[in-house]
Amino acid sequence: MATTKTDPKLALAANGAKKNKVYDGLTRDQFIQAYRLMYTSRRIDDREILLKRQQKIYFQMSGAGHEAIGVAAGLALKPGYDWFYPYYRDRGLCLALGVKPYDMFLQGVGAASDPSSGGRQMPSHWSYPALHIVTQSSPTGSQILQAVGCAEGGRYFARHPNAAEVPPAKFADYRQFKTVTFQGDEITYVSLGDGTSSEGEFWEAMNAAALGKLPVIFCVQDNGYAISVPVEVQTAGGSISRLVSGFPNFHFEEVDGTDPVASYSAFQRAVQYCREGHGPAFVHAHVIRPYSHSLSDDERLYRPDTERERDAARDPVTRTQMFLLREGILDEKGINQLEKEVEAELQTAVDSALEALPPVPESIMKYVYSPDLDPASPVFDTQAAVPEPAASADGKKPANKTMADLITATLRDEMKRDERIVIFGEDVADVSREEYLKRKLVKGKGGVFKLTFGLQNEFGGDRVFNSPLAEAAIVGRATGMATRGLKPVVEIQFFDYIWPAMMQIRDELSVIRWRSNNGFSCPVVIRVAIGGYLTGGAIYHSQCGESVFTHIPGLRVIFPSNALDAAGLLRTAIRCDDPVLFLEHKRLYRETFGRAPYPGPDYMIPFGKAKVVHPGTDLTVITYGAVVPRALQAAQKLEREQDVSVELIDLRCLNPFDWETIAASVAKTSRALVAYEDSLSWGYGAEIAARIADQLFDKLDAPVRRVGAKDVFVAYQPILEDAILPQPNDLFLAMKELVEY
Ligand SMILES: Cc1ncc(C[n+]2csc(CCOP(=O)(O)OP(=O)(O)O)c2C)c(N)n1
Ligand SMILES: [Mg+2]
Repeated sequence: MATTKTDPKLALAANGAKKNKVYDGLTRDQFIQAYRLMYTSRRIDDREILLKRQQKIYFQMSGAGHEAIGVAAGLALKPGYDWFYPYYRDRGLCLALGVKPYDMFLQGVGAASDPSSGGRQMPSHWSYPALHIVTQSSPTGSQILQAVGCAEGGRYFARHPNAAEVPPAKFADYRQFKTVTFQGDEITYVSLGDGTSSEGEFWEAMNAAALGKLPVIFCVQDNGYAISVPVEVQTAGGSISRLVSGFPNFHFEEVDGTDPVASYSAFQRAVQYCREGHGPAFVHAHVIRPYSHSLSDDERLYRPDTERERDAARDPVTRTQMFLLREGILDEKGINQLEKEVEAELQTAVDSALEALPPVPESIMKYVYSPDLDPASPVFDTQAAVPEPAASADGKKPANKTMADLITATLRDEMKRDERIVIFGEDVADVSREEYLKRKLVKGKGGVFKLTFGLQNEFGGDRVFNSPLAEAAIVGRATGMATRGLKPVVEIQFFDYIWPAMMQIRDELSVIRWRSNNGFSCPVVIRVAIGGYLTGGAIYHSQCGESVFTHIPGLRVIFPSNALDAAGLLRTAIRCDDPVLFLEHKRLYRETFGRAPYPGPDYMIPFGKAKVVHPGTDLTVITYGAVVPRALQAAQKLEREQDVSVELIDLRCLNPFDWETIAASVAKTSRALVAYEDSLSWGYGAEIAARIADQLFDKLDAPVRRVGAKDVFVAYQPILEDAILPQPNDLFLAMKELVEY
C-alpha cells in the first residue's frame, strides 16, 4: 500500500498572510521539514516492501502510522545530547535525529557498512552511537529498563564529574576504552508499543523511574494492536494512561499521535518537565498501523474493513499534507516538488545500498568480547608483582581471611580506586534510611551474606544502594548505566532467583557489543551467591546451573573456590571490559578451606587459567567451586589408602576455561574425571568431557567419567540433600573405579 494522495479539492494556494505563523512552537519551515521526514519515512517503508518482494532484502518492519509522533519526538529532543532507546516503529524518530535513508537501506540488505550492526541485525533495529541511539533488540520491552539505567548514569556523572575522567593506567583498566559524555540535563527517550506495556519489565521501569525521579520520557505508541491482539485484551480497561496515572513524580500526556502539532506540543511539555529535573514523563500516543504488523502478517484476517478504513482516515502522512495545504504552508506544487525530491533521494540511496558489500563470514566472531582488553591476557596477571603479605612486628604471619572477607576487601579497594563503580541489588546497602546510619542508631546490614557491609557507610548512598525486589531491573538498569560508562557491580541475592533477569542477561547484556558491531558495550559485573551443601537450603537456595550461562556467547563466567582466587578474579572482573557473571559459592564464603591473607589492592588473576590444586600422575580430576575441597579430600584419601596420585584441577573460570592445563594433565595421566555440583545431565562437565573425548581420544586409557548431582532439585531434609549432591565418597569411588579401569 502506498501513501494516500491528497484530495486535490482540499489543496489551497500558499497563503502569504500566515507566513509567520507558528504551530505550537513549529515554524512553517520546521513544519515542512517535519512533513519531509514523515513522507520520507513512509516511502522508505514502501521501498523496503518492494525490495522484500523482489527478495533483495530479507525482512521488513514498517513505521507506517507512527510517523507523526516519532518525528515530533525527534524534533523536540537533541541527537548526540539526549539518549534514545527506540523500538522498531521509530523510523520517523530516527530520521528526525539524523539517520540517513541510505543507512536504513544498508540495514535492509545486511551490508558490512550498515552502521547499526554490520549485517548482524534485522532492519529497524536502530543503533547509531554518535546520535546516542542505543542498539535495539527484538524482545519487546527489554530496552525500557536500560533506558532507566542510562538516565541514572547521566545523573551519576553530573554528580560525580571526576568519575568521567580516564586516569593514567598503571594496570589494565576498562576506562581507557570507554569515553564518557554527559550534560547534566540530558533526557532519555524510550518507546514501546501498547502490547509491550503488558511486560513486567515495563512496570519495573516505570517504578524505578518514578522512585528516582529520573529524566526519562516513556512514549507508548498505541496502535491498538499487538500483532492480532487488540488493546482491550492486553490492558485492563483498554487504557494504559489510566493504569499508570497513579505513578508519582510523572508528567502525563495523552495525545493523538497522528497529529503532528498535538504530538509536538505534547513532547515539548514532556521535554521541559524532564529537562528541568522534575522527574519522568509518559506520552501515550494514539497512532495507527496501516501496513499490518509486518510483512508476514495480514491484518485482514482479524480486522474488518470498517475498522481499517476508520484508521486510514487518520493517516498521519495524509493528514499532515492536508494541513500544509489548508494552512497555505505549501501548495500542491510545493508538495509535489518535495515528494519528488524525496523520491530521487531514496532512489539514489537504494541504488547505492544494493551495491554495498556484504560482511565477510570471517568476521562473525568479531566483537563477541572486547577487542581492546582481553581478561585472559598477561596484563591481568599481577600475581608476581604483588608482594607477599608482610609478617607483623611480633613475627606472626598475617591473618588468614575468608572468601567473604576478601570479596568485601576487593569491592572496597576497587570502589576507592574507581569512582565509576556503583553497587546495588536487594539488601546490599547498609541501611536505606540513611539518617539511622548518621545518627548511629543501627549498624547496617550490607547484604544477606554481609559481603557489602560498610560500603554504603564508606562511599555514600548514591554509590551503594538498595534496589526494588526486581531482578530484571537490577540487570537492565546496570546494562543501561554501563552503556554510559559506569561500572555497576550488582548483586543477585541467590542464583535461584536470577531467572527474571535472564532476558536481560542473554538477549541484552551479553550481546550488545556484538549486535552493535562494537558500537556499544556494557561491561557489568553480576555477583551471584550460588550453590548448595547448606543443610536446609532446599530447592530455592541451593541451585547451580552455571552451564545455562556458559552457553551464552559474550558473557564471562567465573566460579572461584577459595579466598585468594575470589579476590584476584573479582578484581579482574571489575577492571575488564566484558560483562562478567561472578558466581560465589555460599558454602565457601566462610569455610576454613581456602582462607588466605589479604593480597593487597592490585592483586589480579587473569581469566581462563586453571589452578592445579594437587599435582598427580595417575588420574586427572577437573572440577570447580564447592566440589574442589570435596574432591581434594577424596584424592588425599585415595593417595593415603591406595597410593594413587591424583592431579586435581580447579578451573576457577568457566568461560573462558583453561583447555591447555586440562589437555596437558590428561596427556600425562590418561584418565579424566569431571566433577561438578550441578545435576549431572547436560551440565558444564558434559562439554569438558566431550572435548576430552574428541581431542584427547588417543591419550586416554579409560572412558571419561563424570560425577555430578542427581538429575533432580536439591531437597530440604539433609539426608535427601546428601543423597542428591555429590559427596566426597562419591568422588572417591569414581576416582578409584577410574584408576582401576
Ligand atoms: C518478548 C517478546 N515476545 C514476543 C515477541 C513477538 N512480537 C514481536 S512484536 C509483537 C507485538 C508487539 O505489539 P506492540 O507492543 O503493541 O507494538 P506494535 O508492533 O503494535 O507497534 C510480538 C508479540 C517479541 N518480539 N518479544
Ligand atoms: Mg501495538
